[in-house]
Amino acid sequence: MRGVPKTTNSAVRAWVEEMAALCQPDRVHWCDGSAAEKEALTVDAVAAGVLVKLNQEKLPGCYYHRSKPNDVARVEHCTYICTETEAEAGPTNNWAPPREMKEKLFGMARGGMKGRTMYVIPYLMGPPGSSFAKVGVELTDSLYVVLNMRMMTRMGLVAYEQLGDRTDFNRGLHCMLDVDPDRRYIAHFPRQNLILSVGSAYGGNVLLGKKCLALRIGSYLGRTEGWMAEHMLILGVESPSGERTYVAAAFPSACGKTNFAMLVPPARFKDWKIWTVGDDIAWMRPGSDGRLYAINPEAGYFGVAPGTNSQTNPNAMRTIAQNTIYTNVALTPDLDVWWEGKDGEPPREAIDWQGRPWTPASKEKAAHPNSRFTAPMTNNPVLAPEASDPEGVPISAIIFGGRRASTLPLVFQTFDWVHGVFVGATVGSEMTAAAVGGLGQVRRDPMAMLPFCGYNMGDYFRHWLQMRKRLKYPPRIFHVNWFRKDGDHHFLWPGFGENMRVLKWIVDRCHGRANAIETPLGWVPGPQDIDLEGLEDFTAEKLQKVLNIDIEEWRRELLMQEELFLELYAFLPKELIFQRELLIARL
Ligand code: SAT
Ligand code: MN
Repeated sequence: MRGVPKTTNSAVRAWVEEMAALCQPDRVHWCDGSAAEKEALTVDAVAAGVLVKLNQEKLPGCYYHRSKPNDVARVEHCTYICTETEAEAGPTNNWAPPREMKEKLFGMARGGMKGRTMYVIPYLMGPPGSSFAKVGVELTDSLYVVLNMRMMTRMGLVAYEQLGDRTDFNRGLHCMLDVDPDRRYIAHFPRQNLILSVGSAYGGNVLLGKKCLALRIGSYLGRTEGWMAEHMLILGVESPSGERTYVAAAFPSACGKTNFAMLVPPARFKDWKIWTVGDDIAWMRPGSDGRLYAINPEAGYFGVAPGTNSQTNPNAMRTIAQNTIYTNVALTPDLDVWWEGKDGEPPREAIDWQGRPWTPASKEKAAHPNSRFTAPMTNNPVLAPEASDPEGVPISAIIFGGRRASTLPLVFQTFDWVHGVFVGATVGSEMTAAAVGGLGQVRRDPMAMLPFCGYNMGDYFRHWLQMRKRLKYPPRIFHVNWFRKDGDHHFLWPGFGENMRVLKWIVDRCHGRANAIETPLGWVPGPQDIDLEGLEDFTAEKLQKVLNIDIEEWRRELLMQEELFLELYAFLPKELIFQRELLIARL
């Protein structure tokens, strides 16, 4: 049985026909993105046990989902870039020849939707009418994917309108199959603008607009078309005089991008305001005025739940109070949700993320550390109206950061663009629960893009360097570390809203209003340059500690950075090798 096509675009129809013939679903449902459709599909999802309706008095419009315990994060070892040559994918990506991988995955998908429904999800990444925007069509047999994509992207007829009769849409096929980790593949074919994902039903593996299209395929398209797809939040800083400065910031997954993007300034900065443009992904390109413009291609937030509360992120708490899907958190007897680090006392009993009874005495966590909320960005009380501006926003500062217990000072400004690219390229971070494996180990994560770059990292650095030539007013580049610890493993910097103090220094640097001291790493604020007023118990001595540059630690850091340089040596632009030499000389 076939549903009625919702588009006259013959390339879309042909792709759906071809994939339906392959996967053999019982039904094809062409999504239109309407409110009525959402309601009907939500009812279906509850009936099928995919979603649990939460307590509608406490959480109107909210639902709960539990994934399989073997399917809770992105799986980098199953993620492939399928380019003609291995060198095109580069040494940091898994590679397979396109023909081979297609044969294998289409083989696995053959008949894989028997007895099921294939949903056709047309979606738009970016504001309607924007020349930045890209269209994708994801075919999936997961209702969870449909309902998440409806929040994460501009889903429905709007995508067909943007596409018209063009054929250059991203083709995405997602089959859950039996959700077996041994038969799980997320394969990207940049040349064909194609994504095949099988054997998973979780987040970044299956919401194909997000990491797969917006970053892996996006970065590849960006290089050929002269723009950048980056793993960055975008925020606007509004000063008391109404001046708005836009900042893009790259941190690895689960390092607080959503918190930073929704930051509430402390009392001392009560006349300042932060506006969220995006919390995860930025598409950026030079504007006709010589500045770098950015859009957020997404329309929702897929954020980490644990640790989110009214202290760490009050705007997120408001955002997820309605019309939200919660995944892999704990469920309380009154159909409310709970996670480690939520406000208030833990519930006396709950069902944990694996569906087992849980009490505060249980040894295991109630919510999975990578449990998530999905919410439309329009729920966000500080959503920047510019988030829907087809032209995007001009970026004044780019910030890189990682999760580092030592070595990296709270903040420094790089000397220039090329130095900034070097600092971005050498970002290190302790691994988090957002990806399977190696929790806590420091790994190099250039520009927070290591798991998301759809081509050779060496060429990616080259592309960054090239972009400088196309910008008359390049953004200033900074590095921050909110996670530095003292000898007793306590965080030195309070973080969260207090990061406003650092952000203000960054904004003031961009406008030529703040002082700094030249150090071997770059420009660092002096003792008077970060406003500490109202920050209780935070002494000048503590500031000195969190800003300290320890030469011994930096010798070790340089050796650690070398690992990445060795791995990429054959592909590294010489500018980065020179930058390393300069850093060594300065130290
Ligand atoms: O699961 S996602 O890849 O979408 C989230 C993340 O890792 O940043
Ligand atoms: Mn991310």
